[in-house]
Amino acid sequence: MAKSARPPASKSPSVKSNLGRGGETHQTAPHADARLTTNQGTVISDNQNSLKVGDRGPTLLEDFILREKITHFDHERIPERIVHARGSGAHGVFQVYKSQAHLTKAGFLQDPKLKTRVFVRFSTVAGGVGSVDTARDVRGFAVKFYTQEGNFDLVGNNIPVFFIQDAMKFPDLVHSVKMEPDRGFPQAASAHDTFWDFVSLMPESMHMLMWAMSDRGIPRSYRMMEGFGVHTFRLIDAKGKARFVKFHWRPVLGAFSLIWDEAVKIAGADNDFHRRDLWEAIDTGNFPEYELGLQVFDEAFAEKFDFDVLDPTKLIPEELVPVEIIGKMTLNRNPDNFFAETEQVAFHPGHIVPGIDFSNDPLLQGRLFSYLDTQLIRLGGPNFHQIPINQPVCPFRNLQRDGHMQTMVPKGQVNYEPNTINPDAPRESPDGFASHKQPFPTGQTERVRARSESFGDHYSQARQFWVSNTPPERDHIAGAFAFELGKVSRPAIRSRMLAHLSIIHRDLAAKVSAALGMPIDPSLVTAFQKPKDLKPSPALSIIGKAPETLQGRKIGVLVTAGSDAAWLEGVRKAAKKEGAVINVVAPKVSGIKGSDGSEIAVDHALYAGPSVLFDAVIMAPSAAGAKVLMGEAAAVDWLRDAFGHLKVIGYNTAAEPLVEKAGLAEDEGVVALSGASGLKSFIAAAKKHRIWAREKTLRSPED
Ligand code: HDE
Repeated sequence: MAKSARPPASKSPSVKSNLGRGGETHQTAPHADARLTTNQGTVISDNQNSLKVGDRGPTLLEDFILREKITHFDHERIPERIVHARGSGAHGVFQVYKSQAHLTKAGFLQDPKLKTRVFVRFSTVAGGVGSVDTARDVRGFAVKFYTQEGNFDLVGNNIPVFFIQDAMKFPDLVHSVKMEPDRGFPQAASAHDTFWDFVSLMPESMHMLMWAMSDRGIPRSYRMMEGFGVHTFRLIDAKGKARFVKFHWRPVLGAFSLIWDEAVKIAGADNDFHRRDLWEAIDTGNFPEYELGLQVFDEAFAEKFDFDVLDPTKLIPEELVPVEIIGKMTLNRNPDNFFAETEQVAFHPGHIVPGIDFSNDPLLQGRLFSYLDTQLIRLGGPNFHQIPINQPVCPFRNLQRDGHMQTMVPKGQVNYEPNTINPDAPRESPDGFASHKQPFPTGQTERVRARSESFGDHYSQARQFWVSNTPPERDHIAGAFAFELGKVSRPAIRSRMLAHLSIIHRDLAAKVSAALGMPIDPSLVTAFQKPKDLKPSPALSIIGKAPETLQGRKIGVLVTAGSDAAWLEGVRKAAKKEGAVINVVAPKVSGIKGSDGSEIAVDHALYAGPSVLFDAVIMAPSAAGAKVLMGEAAAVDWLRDAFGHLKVIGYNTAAEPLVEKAGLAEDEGVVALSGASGLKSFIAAAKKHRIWAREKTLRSPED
């Protein structure tokens, strides 16, 4: 099991003054390998003081040590990604369950014994590097497979469709969702005028908006979200036969989401909620796992769909083409260095290997240009593939030369091909990558700037998404539209969106219009194609297929001085048996002694450990401690919030007055822990994750 490398506090060196000319420090003399040097290798004798004329005089320009250090520091930042700036990375491995030779010749999909290294980067889209993790947003799900035939990047999202159909619109979309250019806010939020102005003028975005406004936009954890390749790609087998494919990732823990009010409060309580969660899970050996699934179909089958498989605003319902699970990815190692790996990793949908190929999806075609271009500006030049995190694990050689930050030293006279001077120089090889011979679509030989009419149904799948979700999920979608549009200051934009929503589904439009207090004017929008009533696809709901489990969950236990330490250990064991962990919260972060006089290890002080950070909570103070907590708003809020976020709450006898003060109604998720079966009942209830029936009693999205 991996352990944190941080030294215990008691071992930290004592601190002395840096006064004095000799660069006196608190450290003992280093051994030879630990001697600090400049980048040129000169050993540094004083890392505390710059070179001055006398100890109170001006600093000298000749201080090359100071100048090197400060100059390097000044250049520490590189441009952040224009989208997906905030991300978290992890290393891992991928293995297929059985050979996929019948579908593709890709080497890493042939042998179940082969472990292919991967690096994954999860991200939000709209916010900058320092923004919050729990904003309502799409999440990036980018995987780099270091295969023996080169790197394959599956650069996907946690939502299977996209806002726009043509790459031409991407800069407009991103400009509209980012901070407004005059005021520089809001950060990491789509709830503002420019975004809704733009999307309300782009009917093709309606399907994706439904997903982004659904619980998918606020995942509980990177470990608990699905991933999608979005575009239709091709798989090519050894005989050259091509089939269409859609890629899917399924989290083994199941997909789960936050409640909006919870996401907002987490943003204040822990900016790094998802980043920390991923790091801690890997650090403690609870490795996140995701299964890779394929939806495979041939071109003839594709012709039968009501929609165009080249249109990235459409998905293929699993009821039409089942998702076949073919392998598993396990994330088992945290990065050694955030910048070197997570920041410098360069994904590109154009990084493919033999056995995988593109389709004509116009969004994908645009991406094939954008990602390489992006790396040039971000990573400073054309040699970014030499940065360790980007290097293929198989040999790579060619005749590209020089450029910024060239780190390789090519030898010899030959840097061109063909040549007769060096017979060993790299040259093309017939067994290398060959693009699939794809005929042009019949009759399409003219250059046009046009959108195919087969991309023209903007509402049917949006409606299908609505009817496929469970009632609580639908309420959340309506609530999210109401929240976001409520933040839009121009009534005309809200009205235009309401008109779109009325085409998607009248119930949705009615709820949002009631919540906004605005009438619907359907005349504002005319559908290019009249939407069809597609059959519900239960696979699109998260709640509908949520497993009952505590795997990977965190239970918060609030204790006080005098709490029963032995019982607390019992809770820890019971949670561990279910694959969950407990975090102990107490009024103070240290010095809490249990009823038997032993010290209770506390993870968070009450003010730093609000219940939003946990999946289920237990309130177990001593009788005296409960009296103190009664006068502590944070303790009462701890329960109120947990109740409001539909969590399962366990409480001991001493906590009864607190439960009463917090006004918790009795339901199956409010569990008394007294008695032999108390803890068991709590665990059984907590496996349900949330008590959805409670929601109707707390929030009333208009019907
Ligand atoms: Fe991206 N996208 N994108 N995108 N995208 C980038 O590349 C772009 C799209 C996605 O963790 C950028 O290296 C265009 C769809 C992820 O490093 C940039 C278009 C999907 C990541 C770029 C799209 C994605 C990016 C910014 C429309 C889901 C983060 C930094 C034609 C299938 C990867 C970078 C990471 C990042 C361009 C649309 C996923 C600017 C032009 C659709 C997960 O090149």
